[in-house]
Amino acid sequence: MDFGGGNPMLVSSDGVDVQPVSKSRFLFGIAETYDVIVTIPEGTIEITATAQDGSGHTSIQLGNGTLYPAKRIDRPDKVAMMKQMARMDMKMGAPAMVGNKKKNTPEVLMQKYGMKMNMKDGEMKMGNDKMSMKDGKMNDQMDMKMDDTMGMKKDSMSMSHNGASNKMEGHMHNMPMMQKDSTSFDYEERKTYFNYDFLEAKEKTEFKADLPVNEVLLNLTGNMNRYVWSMNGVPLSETDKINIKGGEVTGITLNNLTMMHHPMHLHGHYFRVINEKGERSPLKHTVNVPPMQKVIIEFYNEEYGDWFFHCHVLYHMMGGMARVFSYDTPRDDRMKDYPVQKLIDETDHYYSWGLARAGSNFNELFLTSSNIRNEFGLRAEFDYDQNLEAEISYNRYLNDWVRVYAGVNTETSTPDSYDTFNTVGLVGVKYFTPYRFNVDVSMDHQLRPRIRLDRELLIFPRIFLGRRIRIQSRFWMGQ
Ligand SMILES: [Cu+2]
Repeated sequence: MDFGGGNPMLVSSDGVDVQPVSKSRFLFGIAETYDVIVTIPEGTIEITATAQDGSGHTSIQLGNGTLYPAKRIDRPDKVAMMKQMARMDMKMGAPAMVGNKKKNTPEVLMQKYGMKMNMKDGEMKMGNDKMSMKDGKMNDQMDMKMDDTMGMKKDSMSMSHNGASNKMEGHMHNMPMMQKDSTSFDYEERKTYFNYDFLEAKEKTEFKADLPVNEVLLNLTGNMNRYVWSMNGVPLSETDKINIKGGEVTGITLNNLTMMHHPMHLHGHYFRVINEKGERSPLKHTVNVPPMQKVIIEFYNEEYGDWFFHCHVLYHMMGGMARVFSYDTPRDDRMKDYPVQKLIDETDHYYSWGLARAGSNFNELFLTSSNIRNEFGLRAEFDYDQNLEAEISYNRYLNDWVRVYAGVNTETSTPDSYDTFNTVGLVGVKYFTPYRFNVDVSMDHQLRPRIRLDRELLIFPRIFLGRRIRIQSRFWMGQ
């Protein structure tokens, strides 16, 4: 949001009054609300909201005469972002579905995939073993020295373009979320966007020190490639309710391990968003957690029943980034027609999509229907001379990248004719590797092994280069 003038005075957040604060620009998460008092000057003021990804903006103009224009935020470089995400997906991103829940506890995930700050040496590192092992260069790029002139702040990690040294500039191209949209305003202004330090409650919001506190760590995790979103590497459909007890305080550390913002919303409660105002930390029902950053919230448990807690980017919610907080009290009779399962099923839908490729010498068709764990696929390849191969398969995802499958493959066995088909059953494993290779190793019911490898490479903003290799034994084992 940007106000072109009118001395905007922010007086309330999520419907709760706050200490009035003069603010002409702020980042505004989905489902957050702010009340702002503006004084229309002699002339017209413009108020503009720009989508954070630069995909669009909208404005209103109030008054008559000379225009006081609002600023728009630069469009981020989406291709650079995509390229980077493609790299980060595998090497940096925390998994949306952890393979081993016992081993990958929330604490382990935070350690392994979170930002590590060492303020003493003024160094910041992305903590990821895989990254440093597989790509030393990447690791260098992510390390940065920090000092005041670079305009970094430990809690916000925002950076200014102006203040950065040349060396930093080069490095910053690898951090899209912290880049680009800073060009039109400086750090002093910008540093307040990615945190809530500007909000101060009108009264003390602290809870009594003698109340029992239940600490919960929720890492926000996701996989852009499959579009599965979760907390602690577990989507809603695969987890239990989080039990909370009346008369206690619940303290939640929200630790974002993705490269996207997540505005987290809790039904039925106001929570404190811990900021530098300390005992006067503001009360909100929705809090935005910026990429790779941490926000701590706390609330006093004084309700009953079940309460939904979810990312308010509804695509993320439907992809599994949600939890149910439960007071473990008997269910209200009026809720009979609304079983929790209904809600849980909402976050584990089947989605279907397809792809058709027409070529001068052959055509291809792919159809896929998938929910979080299960995927049904059809692939067909045929040319203009009556040669055809088709395969249907059922795939089960073990984690984000590995799936086992069983299927049936059929192909014409007489060249250039539909007269005879060779049909086999097969089982195999597909692995989407770092650097985005698809590896598919299978064995058919005649015990013939087959390996397929393919990868697509974005070479220009709208042009992909694709390559597929297939190695198949045409003969029985031993022959
Ligand atoms: Cu989200």
